Amino acid sequence: STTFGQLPSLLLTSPDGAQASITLYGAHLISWRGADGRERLFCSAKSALDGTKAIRGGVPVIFPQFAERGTGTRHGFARTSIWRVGTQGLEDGWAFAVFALAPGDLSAQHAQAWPHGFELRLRVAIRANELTMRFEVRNTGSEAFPFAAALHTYFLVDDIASVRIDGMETEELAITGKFDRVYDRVAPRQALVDGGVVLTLRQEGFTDAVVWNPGAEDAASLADMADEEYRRFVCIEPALLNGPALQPGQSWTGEYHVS
Ligand code: TA6
Repeated sequence: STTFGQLPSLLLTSPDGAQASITLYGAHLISWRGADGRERLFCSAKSALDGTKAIRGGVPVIFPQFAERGTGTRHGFARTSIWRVGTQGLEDGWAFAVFALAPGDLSAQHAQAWPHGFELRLRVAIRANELTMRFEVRNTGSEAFPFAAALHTYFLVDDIASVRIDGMETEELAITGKFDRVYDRVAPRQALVDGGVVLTLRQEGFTDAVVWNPGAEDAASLADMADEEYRRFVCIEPALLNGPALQPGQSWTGEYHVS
């Protein structure tokens, strides 16, 4: 283990040279380099990295609420809670680690505001130029609860103006300014085209997706983002926005695969 900024974090290295860093604060994947050595995730130079505010970049885990769609904390408490590290190791050439969060890990304020029995598990695995994230929500209580979940992935791009996204809309999607769109029921496979680089994105369990870039205008009003940084990322987020309530003893799993 190591630190990222001031945050305790875990470093994963696969035998073929892929690397990832995950902070325990948020079980937040903040850096992922494939075996080709290229960083694939954006992180703002102005991001808080001391646990006082959610990290601006990487892959924030959104749970149990998406954005303002609820009465709780914006985008939920998972991204600002300190997770526990579970199993880690190597499996078929993949380096992996599992992170867990349960009510006992929450601040008193969050635990009170969301009084449900639950256990979250996030498994991050890397190999070659591939990343897999598996997110599991289990209801350990005696009452059903509704929830939303997303992996709010900030992909590092060369230039937002030349980015194309395939598979989200019927036509190829280009981003020409502020962009914030929710897609209900998306195709399970998309492609992010950034100049000569094509990333294939696959999602399972997550039925929906969100695409976001603040554009110059909104970026200027974000305290934790430098003015020109909006050019260097696009958020493409597998999400579950209107799922059924999770019954006692049941679990839901969403998986994201990037290559
Ligand atoms: O997923 C898109 C979104 O909900 C946008 O509306 C945008 O505000 C973004 O997330 C970032 O939210 P945050 O709370 O991290 O500033």
